[in-house]
Amino acid sequence: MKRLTIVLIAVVALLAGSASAQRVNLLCSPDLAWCEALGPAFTAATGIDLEFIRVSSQDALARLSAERANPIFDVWFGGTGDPHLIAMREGVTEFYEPEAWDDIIQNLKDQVGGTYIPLYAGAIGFVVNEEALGGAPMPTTWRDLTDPVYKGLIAMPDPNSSGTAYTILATLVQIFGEDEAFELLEGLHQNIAQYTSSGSAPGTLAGRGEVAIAIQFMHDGIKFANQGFPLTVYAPDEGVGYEIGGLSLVANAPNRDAAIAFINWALTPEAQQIAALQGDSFQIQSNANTVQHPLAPNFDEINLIDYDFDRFGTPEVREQIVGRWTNEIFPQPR
Ligand code: S7P
Repeated sequence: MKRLTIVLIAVVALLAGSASAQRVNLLCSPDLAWCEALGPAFTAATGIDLEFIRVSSQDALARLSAERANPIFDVWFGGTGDPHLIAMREGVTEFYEPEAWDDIIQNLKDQVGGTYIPLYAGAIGFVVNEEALGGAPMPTTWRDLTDPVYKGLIAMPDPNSSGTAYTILATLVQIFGEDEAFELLEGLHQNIAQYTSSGSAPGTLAGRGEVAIAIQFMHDGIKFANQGFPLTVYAPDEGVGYEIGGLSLVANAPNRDAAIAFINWALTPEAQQIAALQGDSFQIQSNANTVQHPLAPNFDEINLIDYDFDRFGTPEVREQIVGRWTNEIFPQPR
């Protein structure tokens, strides 16, 4: 009897050991609250451990590229689509067709040409604290943002770290053409109080009244408004660009089986609902069977531009635009 007990204890210890050996390392780009909610739910569903760090989209791409000979991460979860497209084109990530592929909203798959897995969608917008405008009118166009009346009242993210900022730059280039967009960015620079490293941070500043206008994703503004901050979220008249946030398997992922299990789980309607219900994140989720949260923006009601994902997801175009902004706009005194 004693011997049987010892054998059973040994078997249980072995099983426990092999279960905990399964683990996925996640590079997570959305809001921290969403990233934090993923691990417990995934482990409860699969028994696989999850570790993550939160890194903004452009920084995430730089990190994955730097580690490509010796990858540490298995999956890149979320973040704007352009860098996912670049990562795929450079072989830093690889395409995996998930079990839910047929359930992913067709239009999202079509727009990124089946190059990476669409995880969610969100549109750029203005997030405005009217009280903090100090009597200045609510801006209604992109050009309005260059008016000196808004000096020191605007925050936007930095394109060198933030995918949101790159989407803003790409939006302006697509609406106005590159040279006119850079003239606008020069005028806008004169009014900027702060460039933030993360895409959602400008809304925090506007919510507290430290600036009046945040340029960022509408769903991030909606989150802060929903938390009680006096913010109005809307699109300027000329229209707005948008993201198709990505989910990518890292090439040569050290824990490939666990990575694939995570990707398949992350695309289920149950997992996608974690974004709004626990993660305070209101993007449009990519699985057609996911019940969208009522606060998620309705793309049918927003003046969206015909965003060219293919062009703005190439490394050369990204380097041209971000490089030009870094060399010509950012160093200018303001
Ligand atoms: O906060 C959510 C979100 O806006 O963050 C993602 C992305 O990492 C952008 O943040 P950064 O600008 O900091 O890179 C977006 O894909 C997502 O909608």
